[in-house]
Amino acid sequence: MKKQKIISLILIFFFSLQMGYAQNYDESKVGEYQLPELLVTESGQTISTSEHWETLRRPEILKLFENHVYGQVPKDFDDIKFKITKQDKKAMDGKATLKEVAISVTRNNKSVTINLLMFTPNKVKKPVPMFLVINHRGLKTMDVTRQNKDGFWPAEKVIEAGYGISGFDVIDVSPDDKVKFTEGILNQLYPEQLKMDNGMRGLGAWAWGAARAIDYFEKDKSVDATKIISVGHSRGGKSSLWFGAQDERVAITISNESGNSGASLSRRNFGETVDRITTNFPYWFCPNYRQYANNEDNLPVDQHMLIALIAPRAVYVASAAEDLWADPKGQYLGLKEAQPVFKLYGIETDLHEEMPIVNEQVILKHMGFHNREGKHNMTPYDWQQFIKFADAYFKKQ
Ligand code: GTR
Repeated sequence: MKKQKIISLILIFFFSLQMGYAQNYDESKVGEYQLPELLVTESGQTISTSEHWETLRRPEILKLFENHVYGQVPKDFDDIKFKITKQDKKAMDGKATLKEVAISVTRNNKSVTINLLMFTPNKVKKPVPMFLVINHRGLKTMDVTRQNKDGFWPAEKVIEAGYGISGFDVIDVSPDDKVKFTEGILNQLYPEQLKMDNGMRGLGAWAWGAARAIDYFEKDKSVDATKIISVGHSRGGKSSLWFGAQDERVAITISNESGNSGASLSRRNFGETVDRITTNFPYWFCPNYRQYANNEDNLPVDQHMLIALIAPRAVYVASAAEDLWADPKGQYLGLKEAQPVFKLYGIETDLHEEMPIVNEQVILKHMGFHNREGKHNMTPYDWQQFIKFADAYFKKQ
């Protein structure tokens, strides 16, 4: 029996190799790749001004990501209602105000409700900048009673720094599950998207949910809705980037270890690949994306173009040194390769050729990066860096 097991494991290993499943973690085997042109339009026009970027190239790239990677993000609905279901002005020992907001969106007589949780600092007497977390780790990480203090959502630290912190569980919009992902807005509000090869799926639905949170913040006087900071970790980080790329109300977009189909370049053969991700998580992407499995060179985009869509607003990319699956260097290059678009706006961003050493934070005017020691996670250390970056960015504005 034991022998049989070993033989089958060996067979699986060789089969996987043949199918191209083995992951590369060797920098010398990354190979040559050529990124698609960021500043040349489909008709061959070279872009040299921010105006042409905004009117010609940016819309093209947005469409390419919709059609080939994440699917459309529909903007139409019939009604949106906000209801404060709970308020505590003396939360966190009097340091913060807690609000729980039910955001109900209706389309064609069907509704979905997102429960938004938020704390704002009581010591700040004007509208505050707000961190918004696209949270796939469940409500336990955002305990409003604060009995469970999870480093993934270190609310006390954020409040102390004078920021608001908020979040919603992605389960309200689209459960993070291969089978159940349709159970939120896809079945209820946008069923037609499910029939489309470039239709919305999980990551796009989460971005849609984050946009509804901003719809609420625009109505809440305790929040400065011009200073929204979108945060997501890993799959949430992919969604945060897609959200920040589309929704110009996001002031700072943060991607924490978003890896493949997030901040890291798809054409780098290192860690997770399009084949792996579309095999394990097909429901995150539009069906069209699958055709680029083991075929990244034919993708009309690469992930630096997603980051470029955020310009001239700010973007922060965080990595972890042991999180090779997410390809820290690929994430750094994704950020660096987006620089030409920031330059069109006269923003001098000059990331070094070499990735910064572990635990060194780089803060440029509209870009930030760090590669923390340790494993795949979002930690209080990461948050400390996000706050430093946001402090520096908002002070300069
Ligand atoms: C992994 C997946 C990654 C990343 C991660 C996470 O299994 O391959 O792309 O999203 O999950 O979300 O923690």
